[in-house]
Amino acid sequence: MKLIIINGPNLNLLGKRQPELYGNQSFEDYFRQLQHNFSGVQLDYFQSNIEGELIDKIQEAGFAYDGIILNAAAYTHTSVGIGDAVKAVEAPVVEVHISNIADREPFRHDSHISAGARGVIFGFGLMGYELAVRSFL
Ligand code: CA2
Repeated sequence: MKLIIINGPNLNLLGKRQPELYGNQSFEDYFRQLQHNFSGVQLDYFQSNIEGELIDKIQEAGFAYDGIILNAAAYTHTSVGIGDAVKAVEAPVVEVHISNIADREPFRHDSHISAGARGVIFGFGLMGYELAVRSFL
């Protein structure tokens, strides 16, 4: 099983700012733990702050991996292009959000990703990524 986690803008700041919303662990630390806990899975990671780079990676990974775990961050709520890419690829996509987006500002309630996703996980902190990995097993 070959899975990739793709994170969008500002998620490289995890653990550095806004711990009340996103916790105090860096994604790199969490990812190392995840790789250790799922040693039978090939788990890769990509992060970008640039919309086009995220689309390129979804297109590339979408025909090379068994699944994509996608937190498009703020682009979730704005990017028709990322939503289209999710629909265009073969690999199933699980959408993840760390925070409970339903309990935040109204603009965070809409997602361009969800319609093309196999499922959506939000509100469980970083554990959401682990739940997403499990959903593929
Ligand atoms: O809850 C999530 O995972 C979000 O995708 C995070 C996005 C936000 O725009 C979405 O509405 C929900 C924001 C990611 C920003 O991450 C930061 C992490 C630490 C410090 C500052 C920002």
